[in-house]
Amino acid sequence: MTRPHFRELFHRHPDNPILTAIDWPYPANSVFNPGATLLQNGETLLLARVEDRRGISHLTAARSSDGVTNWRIDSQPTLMPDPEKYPEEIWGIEDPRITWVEELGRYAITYTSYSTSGPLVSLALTSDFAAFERAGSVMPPEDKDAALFPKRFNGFWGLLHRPSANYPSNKANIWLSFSDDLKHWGDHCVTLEARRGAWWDANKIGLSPPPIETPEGWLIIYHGVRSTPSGALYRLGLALLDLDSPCRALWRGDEWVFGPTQPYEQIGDVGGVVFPCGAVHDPAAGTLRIYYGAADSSIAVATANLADLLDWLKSAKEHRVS
Ligand code: BMA
Repeated sequence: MTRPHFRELFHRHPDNPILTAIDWPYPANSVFNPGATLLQNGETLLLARVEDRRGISHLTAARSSDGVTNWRIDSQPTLMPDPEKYPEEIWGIEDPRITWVEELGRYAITYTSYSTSGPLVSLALTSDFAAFERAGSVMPPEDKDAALFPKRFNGFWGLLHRPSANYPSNKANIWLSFSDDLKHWGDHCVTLEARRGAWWDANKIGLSPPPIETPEGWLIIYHGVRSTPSGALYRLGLALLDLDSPCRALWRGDEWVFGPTQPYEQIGDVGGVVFPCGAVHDPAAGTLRIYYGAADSSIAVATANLADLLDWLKSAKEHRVS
């Protein structure tokens, strides 16, 4: 469905969904919510969440030279839950975000471990998406939607994440925490708050892909969860964080910019969901490709012009938030 009144910033690929469980080299219920990165050889790597028929998820890598077609998918799970050594992974590992960390010469993968006490944030490092060094759990439950910034701030690593609060706020906001060893985190601050009432991003928001560095600030693509009588609606919005003090949000869009409208986004295990965990920035073309889970069932891709996103953020009647 086209929406002529709104300027569409993200353009879906006509071949969407680009990956489904049918494409998988081994039996899977669904493949969705992939982390994404551009490898040094120019290939796009997706680290997909793969859910089996027990309901437990693991992660599997898929590689493609154009980021859309001819995916080479690992023939076996790439990263399995390891509950013997990491009991918090007992009910699976989900929704990975990938950050290339130049200083470490490795990729940092933050993912959700589904523990018996609820979801929490875990971290692993890899250089090749074949061998992984797990740091284990880095945030207690309930916490998810985490991604590492690629560089330190005043000597400290920064991690965006989304703890959920119960009484009295019942709110899930995006927080930022700092660490000098990637394991022990503190100096927590709220970066972006869920709004209230009828807003599309009321009560529950979360980071989607890792923050994207631009000359004007860190671009944040976040999801807002609107609770409706027929289920939750997951949509995306934009914000910009200060380059040096990323706890400070400079700009935040009022309107959502991407939401579930297509049949593959509305029908599936969980309809009404677009959920990107990865974005690939092509500086030469000035574009951003977001890879998203559609209806918790398949993987799709949409492209935006990065300058358009920043222009929209600055001009679309937003308010300065600080
Ligand atoms: C969120 C996460 C995502 C999922 C979404 C919709 O809480 O668990 O993995 O895609 O719900 O079901």
